[in-house]
Amino acid sequence: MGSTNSTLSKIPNVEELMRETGFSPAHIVRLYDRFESLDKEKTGHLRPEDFGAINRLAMNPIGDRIIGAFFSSGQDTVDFHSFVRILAHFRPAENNRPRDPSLPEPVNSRISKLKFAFQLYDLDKDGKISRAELLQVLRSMMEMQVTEEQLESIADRTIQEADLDRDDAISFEEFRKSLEKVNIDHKMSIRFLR
Ligand SMILES: [Ca+2]
Ligand SMILES: [Ca+2]
Repeated sequence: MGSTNSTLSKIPNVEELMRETGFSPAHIVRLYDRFESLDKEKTGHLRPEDFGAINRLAMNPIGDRIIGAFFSSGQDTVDFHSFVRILAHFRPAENNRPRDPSLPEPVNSRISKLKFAFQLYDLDKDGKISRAELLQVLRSMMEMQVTEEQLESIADRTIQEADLDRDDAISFEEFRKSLEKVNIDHKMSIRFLR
């Protein structure tokens, strides 16, 4: 534990960060080591190109979009605290643990995960997944295995099934409803940090 404590002591407001994200001290230390190894120039910040070193992310069909989520606030660098907060979305939810209702929604709750997944698709951030956006994500996921025609029919079918108000786009509510029975942790098992 000695080295765990010495690493933790280097991170400002680490207690608050753990409370907010639910990561254990051992997790935080592992993430810190990971962050340090990606931060080759030791600036304390990562840029989008630093994420290219994460192989599993590079091989993930929506890897670019996940990297984009780290920089969604319009900034071109991410510090350790923001890095950890984004990664907390990938932590499995603790369904059995009673939650204090006065606390804000934890980032790894089902609804937070759905919001995170939704913004990976909603490229122009207008709050709706359009047919073109869906097609773009599908294309990057299924490259080479299917024809453009098949892709278009998958996109049309997906929209038809989810689009309750018939505006040819998927709102967050529609997205949430269509994924109601799907295990989102399984869907989002992007274990590039393990
Ligand atoms: Ca959109
Ligand atoms: Ca709709």
